[in-house]
Amino acid sequence: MPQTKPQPVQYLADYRPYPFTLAETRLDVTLAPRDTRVRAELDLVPALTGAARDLVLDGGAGLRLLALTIDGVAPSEDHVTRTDERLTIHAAALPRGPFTLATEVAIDPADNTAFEGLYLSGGIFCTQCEAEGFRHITFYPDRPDVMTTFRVTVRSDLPVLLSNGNPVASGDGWAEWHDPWPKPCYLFALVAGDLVAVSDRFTTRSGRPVDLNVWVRPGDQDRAGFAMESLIKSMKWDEEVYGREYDLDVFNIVAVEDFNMGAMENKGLNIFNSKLVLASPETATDTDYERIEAVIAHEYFHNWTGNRITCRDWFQLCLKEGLTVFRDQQFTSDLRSAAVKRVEDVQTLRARQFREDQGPLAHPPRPDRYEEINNFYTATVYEKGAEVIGMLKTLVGDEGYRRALDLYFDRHDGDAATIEDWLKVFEDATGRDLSQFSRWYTDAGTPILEMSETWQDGTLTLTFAQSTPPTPGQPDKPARVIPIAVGLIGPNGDEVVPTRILEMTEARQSFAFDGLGARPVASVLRGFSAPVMVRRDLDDATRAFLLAHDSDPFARWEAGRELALSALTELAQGRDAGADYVEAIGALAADGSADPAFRALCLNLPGEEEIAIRLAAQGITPDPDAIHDARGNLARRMTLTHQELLSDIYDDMAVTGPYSPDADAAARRSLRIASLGLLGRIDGGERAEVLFGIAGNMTERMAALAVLLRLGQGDAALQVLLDQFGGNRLVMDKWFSIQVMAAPPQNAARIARDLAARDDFDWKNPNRFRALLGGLAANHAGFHAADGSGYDFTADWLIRMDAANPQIAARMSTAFETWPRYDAERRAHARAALERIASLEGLSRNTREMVSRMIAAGR
Ligand code: B3K
Ligand code: ZN
Repeated sequence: MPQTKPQPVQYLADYRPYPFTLAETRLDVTLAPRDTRVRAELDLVPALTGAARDLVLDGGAGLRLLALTIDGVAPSEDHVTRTDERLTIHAAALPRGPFTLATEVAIDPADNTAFEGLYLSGGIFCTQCEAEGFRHITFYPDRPDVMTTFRVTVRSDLPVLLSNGNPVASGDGWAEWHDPWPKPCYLFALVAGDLVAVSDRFTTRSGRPVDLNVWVRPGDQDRAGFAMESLIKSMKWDEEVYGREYDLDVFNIVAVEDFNMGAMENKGLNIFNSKLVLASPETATDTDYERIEAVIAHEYFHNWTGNRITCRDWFQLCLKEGLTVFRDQQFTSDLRSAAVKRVEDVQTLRARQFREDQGPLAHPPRPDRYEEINNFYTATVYEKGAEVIGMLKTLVGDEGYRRALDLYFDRHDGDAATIEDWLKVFEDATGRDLSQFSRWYTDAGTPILEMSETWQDGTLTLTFAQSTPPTPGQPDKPARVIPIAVGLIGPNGDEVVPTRILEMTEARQSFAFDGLGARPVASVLRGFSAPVMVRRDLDDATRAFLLAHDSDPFARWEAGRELALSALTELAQGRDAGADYVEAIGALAADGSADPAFRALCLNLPGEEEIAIRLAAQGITPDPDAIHDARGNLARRMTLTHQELLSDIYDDMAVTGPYSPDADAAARRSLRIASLGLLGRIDGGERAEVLFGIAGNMTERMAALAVLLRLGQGDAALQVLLDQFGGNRLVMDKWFSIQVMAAPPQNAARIARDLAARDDFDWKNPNRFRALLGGLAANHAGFHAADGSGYDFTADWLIRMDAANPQIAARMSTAFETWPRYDAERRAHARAALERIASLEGLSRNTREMVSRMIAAGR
């Protein structure tokens, strides 16, 4: 008997190649909401070596098998085994040479609330196959290293019928597509619906004309133009910077309302969450616009990093995700402000990935085990995966990086590759030994870098000691190579030593700078050259000096951040602090020569979660209420001190003329709303009320609304939005989330419950669910309310969601990932909530894995 029991844990070490190759896949899909028929023909070739092998195909319990033949003949029943997860055809029933397996199954897309496989979203048939959704469409070797070309016929009365690749032929009620590029089935896509396109054309630099379409629901066309512009910019950028051209005659993007994540890079047919396509000044914020541009680029860039070169197995996920995030970050820094983008990326990394690394869900960028792969689309795989590539680039230099990437595309085009392959191209292209570097991929945790310095006879010596705290399953970790970018600044504020990369390879290491006249101040980890936490004994006056003089914009921002964090952590523990910060920040805010977006970044205080992360890293139990008050008090003090300046900034930064989402206009608005947020602490919400009434763009209206809600004065504005946009789902998502996010913490869970009781809380829609539950999780003191109300509310809804959509439930359960760091009372509430979820009968594998990892950490 073949092995048919499901494997609860998958291990990297167990990888074996699939014992068949697939020469072509032909699909014929007849769509019907409750009874879709999928006929599949797979041309299979058994591996030449070894004994005859069983043919094992993945396939979910929802597939109703109607027919099965091998070369046109049905195998006898005792040669076929079916479980809830797979179909096995015994070797005895298989030819020794090439053969065609044909199956027909019936599936029920209308019943698919998990949005994995083929499902319906607002009357549109669409698919999501990554990571393992294709097995809910037909029986198939659903693994990324099985690649082949696809020929697909879609049959339906709906007007628009799409699949991957190039259109071949179509007629009344059918369309045929052919994708000439071999791909794994996770990149398969199919869409059918009443859709309209915003269209354009792009000619690649070798002269291939490409038809571009952004498909949306009728009526949404006027909000799809920015997505199209972003696509064209991405195509151009990838040609110019990476030498990568597009490789099909058409590129289609489709926006759908129900989508488990942001978007998906299916070959030639990207499917997007509508919130990452649709934008107009009245409905989308500057942040939405920037995000749309970045995600359109990200999915487009996957065409080379992900599709042409894919992953051998899901353990290698960061091979495509880390690299593609790195590429989209480069794209945004080229198009907008590089300095601002770097700061934003580091903020995201710290808020999400450092948080993950500090808690029970910590794992390396390349994990070596998982139960449910969908639980590993994490900040560590994506954002830390990108940081690791940034370090590699720093170590080998821009030239070396370019050579390595050229070699990667050359050598691995058409492959399902591994992290080892990736590192090998860098070794071969640059001659560097990367064995120590590879630990960044295999070891979890954020290294802590302690720095001390000595000054003697014109020599400054910097000594670093690295250590990485234990993470689940990895108690001890050896030293890694850490690129530390350092510059030195003289007492008069001039740079005396420009940026130099120190390569730290030992657990403890010193670097000397000699021949210096007067003792300089070291500017360390410039550009955030490695994803580590620096511990350095620096007084506030020196930090203020760096904030005023550092020539590296990241390090300059970081100096202000450190000043703020040192003040906030002191204040949160009941001690007075903050004078230096308030003074220094005033000087920076007043510096009209600095980029307004940069000034805005400096004016925005660290969030409450970031303060909690810092306290926890110092071994202090964070008190969410004290953190909330500390932050409010410091903001108030800043505002009282710089009232006039902030008020001038608020007036000066008003943008006149028609709205444009470009970086300059967005920068001015960001500084304006940073001042508004502060001024709202002392002006009784006066400015916010006026601005909400007159602003023609959503950026300023949302900022104004947040101020009003914080003051408990948001009701009228909420009603205005509801009247104006009650029928616009994306605006209503914001309406839901901002109410809980900006609520005074003690009211947050109650407000969330009231909102959840509304008829328009369409909870099965992932955006709406995330808006509310994610909004509460983002209200740090509200979610972690001492009475457990935030935890209870969240657990109630996770339980409900798990039965409908396990991926969303599991993803949102990460709201609990920091629970072990709080006090005993909160921990007891959180543990009870987690255990209530864990005890549920029929809990999905997704949520079970997450919750049990989180509970285990509290033991
Ligand atoms: N590759 C997809 C993510 C798929 C998530 C599956 N749970 C989008 C992206 O990273 O581009
Ligand atoms: Zn991606």
